[in-house]
Formats: sequence, structure tokens, C-alpha cells
Amino acid sequence: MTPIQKFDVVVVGAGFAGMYALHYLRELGFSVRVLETANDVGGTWYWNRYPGARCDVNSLEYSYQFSKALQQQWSWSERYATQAEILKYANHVADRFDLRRDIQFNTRMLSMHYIATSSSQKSDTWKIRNDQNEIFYAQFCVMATGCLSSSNIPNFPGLDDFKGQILHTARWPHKEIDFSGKRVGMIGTGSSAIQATPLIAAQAQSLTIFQRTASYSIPAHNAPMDPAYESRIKADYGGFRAQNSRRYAALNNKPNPESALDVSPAARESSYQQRWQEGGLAFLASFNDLSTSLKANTTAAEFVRRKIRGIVKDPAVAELLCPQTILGCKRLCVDTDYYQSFNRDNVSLVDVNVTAIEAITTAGVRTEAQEYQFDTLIMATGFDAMTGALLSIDIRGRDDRSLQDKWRHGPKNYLGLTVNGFPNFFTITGPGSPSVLANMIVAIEQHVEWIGACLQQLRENSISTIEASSDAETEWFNLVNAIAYQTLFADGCNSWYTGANIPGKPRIFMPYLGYPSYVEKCEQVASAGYRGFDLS
Ligand code: NA7
Repeated sequence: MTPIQKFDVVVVGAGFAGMYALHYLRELGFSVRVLETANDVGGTWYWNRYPGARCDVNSLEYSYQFSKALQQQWSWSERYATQAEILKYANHVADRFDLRRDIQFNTRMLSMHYIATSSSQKSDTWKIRNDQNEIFYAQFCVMATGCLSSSNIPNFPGLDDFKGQILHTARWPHKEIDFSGKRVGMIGTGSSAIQATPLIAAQAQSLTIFQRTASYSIPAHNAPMDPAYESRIKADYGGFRAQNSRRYAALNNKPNPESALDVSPAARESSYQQRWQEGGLAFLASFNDLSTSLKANTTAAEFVRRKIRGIVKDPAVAELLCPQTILGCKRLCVDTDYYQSFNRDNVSLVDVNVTAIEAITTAGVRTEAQEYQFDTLIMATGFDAMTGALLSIDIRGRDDRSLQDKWRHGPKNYLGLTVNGFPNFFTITGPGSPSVLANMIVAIEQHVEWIGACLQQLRENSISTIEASSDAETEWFNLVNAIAYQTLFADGCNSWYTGANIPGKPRIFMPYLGYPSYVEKCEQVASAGYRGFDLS
């Protein structure tokens, strides 16, 4: 007989969002079961184990703040934490808060169906089925499936024919790969490839990188954690966090309130130089109009291009590495010696816009110009971001309508948290919320706490169902778009923010831009008795 299990809340995913959702909701007295495909916690940091994988947010910020003791006691060893250290932290949190007893690992969700019952029964519920044919019933579903969890494997002809080793950065084997003596090919030049390149190049016999779009990358200037800096932050960690949460991306990026166009060329250069020297994503906050004025953005883009030309010795390769897109319309990359790698004799760059990839062959990659032979082929081709993981599950709301159908023209929801037609269903850092354009862990904590407060309100007022209204959803969708179109990023390039990296995916700028204004709106909705929701 199929075992049936009942919970107040089923959470899907045991990354940072699912872990905190479990802890928070359990503390509020809800029965919670987390279902996770992997065999351990960590989410994106469980899967992305490629060489060089590292967070692009400062480690003192990319960590939970819900527990003062945890944030005081945990010490990060570097300015930017490695994947291994972040995973160690996730494991520490799981142990410290005894999370594993309510997490079921090695289980993939197949379907989640809403079952409406009559109002007198007051037991509207979700029926969830996993790949082991287990059935779970839950009054609420919380999707903590992650923004960068569904990997993108382009449909190259012949992909299965390759006789060597094929790897994807987001599905990296759980063991060290030795590239010594290997001829390695890598497709893609996003963040993952940019982090992996210097390390693979240092080991492999040869590394050939296939580039479709050049990325802007700012040096990380990573270093061991400065104990004096750590002590200073920890002396007022709460104050540091509060100040960051009031910033546009909830990051300590020290935004310059000036326009790039209001200062002299020398002052502008000096400002960019200082940010380049400091390193990291804060480069985008060099001036207040880099995301809104093409003229201002071009000054920053030109600065980075000059840097690339200064680092890369072969002028033709340097030119190929110079991005021509709007700086920031794809996520800025943060690197250690990426551009320098192209000065090595064993690294070469192929522009697939000039010689397109025709097929993967038994021996390697065939472009329009030639065949390249490899021992190992790495797909650094990114993700079906933000919606991919959600839409891989057969989620059905009212009247058996699927989420795939509902979102066939792009994701539409309310507050990036809830979907009309899908009662008692929440998405953590879903499209329509700041998510990837804010400090993810800060965004996760805000979402979990908002959901927790909401469930508590429902319980206290004997309300069994909450559902976003269609009007509120439309209004929200229009707002997210209107804000995006005030910037250059909405249609500035083919980024995964817009779904443009996945053939056939509807093109919509998905994240809500501006963390503080978003939080304010969520709070207003809650304090107005969950305005925009139907409660029953
Ligand atoms: P990204 O940033 O999406 O990069 C994927 C790369 O793969 C990018 O350069 C793509 O080129 C390239 N790509 C994808 N499909 C193809 C095909 N069919 N042919 C050639 N090249 C292709 O993913 P990452 O894993 O590097 O980073 C994701 C995020 O993780 C990052 O933004 C950080 O937030 C952390 P394109 O640019 O689409 O032309």
C-alpha cells in the first residue's frame, strides 16, 4: 500500500531557503516535511562543485542572520567563501538546528496537486507524490526549489556520441577531477566558466573555451579573512545587516550617489579604478546611473574593456573578450585571474558567433571551421533560471490547471510569493521578487519570515485558504515590468534574468529590482490584512 503522510507544510528543497523555512515554521509549531532530491543539504552549493566555485558576495554577508549566536560563532576563512566552505556552513546549520530529522533526501517531486474541498470541511489541501510513489498531504506548500538549480544542457546534435568525459558545472561529480595531461573543452563564458578557467588551465594540457557572449568580470581580490575587519563587523553585526538591508541589493556595496556624467573624466576614471582595486560586485555601484543611463553605462563598460586590453597580451583575443553588451544586463562576474589565463599558451578561445558549433562528435566539438578533439568536455552553460525547477514538477492548482499552462507566456504571480489559482502555495525567492538581484540569503530570510507570519495569521483567525487575486497578480506583474523597464537591463542583452538563454522560454525580466521597496510592499500588504489576497 502507498504510504500516506500528512503535514501542515511540505517544503520542496533543502538549500538555504528550505532549511530556514523548516526551522522557522517548525519553531512556530507547524508540522513540516522537507523533500529534497540531493542526498544532503546545501542546494545550489551541493551541486555546483566545479573547480573555483565560490560565492560572489562577501562571506560576512552571505550567511544567515536569524541566529545571533550562529553569526557570532561562525568564522569564514576568506573574503569570498568557496563552495566547500559554504557547504560546510550549511551542514553546520543543519546539525546545529537539528534539521535533518524533518528532511527526506534522495526524493524527487513528481506532482503536486491542489485538492479543493467544500468550505464546511475547511481542509483544502495539496497532494504531493514523489518518485518513490509516496504520497504526502499538506495544507501548505512552500517551494524552496532555488533560482539556479535546473541546469541548462543545450541540445547540441551528437551530445550523446562523445566518447570522453562530459561534465556540467552545475552537476559536478562529488570527487576531485584531475585534468593533468587532459585536452579540455569548455562551452560557455558565464560566472561558472570564469571561475573554473584559471584552475583548469593551470592543470590541463590544453583548455579550449567556446564563447558566445563575452562577460564583464571584475577581479575578486579574494584574500584570507582579515580578523580586524571580522571583529569590527561582529561588534555590531545587527547594525551592519540593518544598514545593508536598506540598500538597493541588500549588499554592502557602498553606492555612490553621483551620476557618472556629472564628474570629470579623471574623477570617473579614478572612481572606477578604486572599485576595480577593491574588487567584486560593488563595481556596479560606482555611480548611481549605470543601470539607467546608456551613456553612463558606456563609461563603465569602456573602463572594463580598457582593463581587458591591458591584461590580455594578444590583441585579437583581448578584443574577443571585450563584452559589447550593457554592463550589468547579465550578472557581473567576479574572478581571480580569468583574463590573465588567456596569456597562457595552453588556453585558446573560439568565437562561436564566427564559427558556430555544428555538433558534438565522438572525439570532441565540430564547429563550422574545424573539429576540436578533447578528453573532457565541460558544459558551463548555466541554468533554466528562476522558473526551471518549478516547472519541472507537475504542479496543478484549482480546476486542475497546471503551472506550466498558467506560465506559458512567462511567470505571473503576486509579490513573487504566491500565484492566483494556486491557493496555499508559496515560492521562496520566486520570479517577481528581488531574489538573484539581492543578497540571496537576506531575500530568503525575508520571504520565510513573511510566509511564517502569514501562516500564523491564518491559523489564529481560523482561515484555511489564502490565494492571490487575479487583479493583484496582474498589478504586480505590471509593476515588476515597469520597474525593470526604467533600467537598461530589461532588454539590454540575452540574460538568464529574462529567460533569453533558453530557446523558446518566454522573455520577461523576472527579478523585482530594489530590495528595500520590495520589503516595504510586502509589509504593507500584510499589515493591510493581506491586501490582494482572497482569504477563506
Ligand atoms: P551563465 O551565466 O548563464 O553562463 C552560461 C554560459 O553558457 C554563457 O556564456 C552562455 O552564453 C553559454 N551558453 C549557453 N548555451 C550555449 C550554447 N547553446 N552555445 C554556446 N554557449 C552557450 O551560467 P553560469 O553557470 O556561468 O552562472 C550562473 C550564475 O551563477 C551566475 O550568474 C552567478 O549568479 C552564479 P550566452 O551568454 O547565453 O550567450
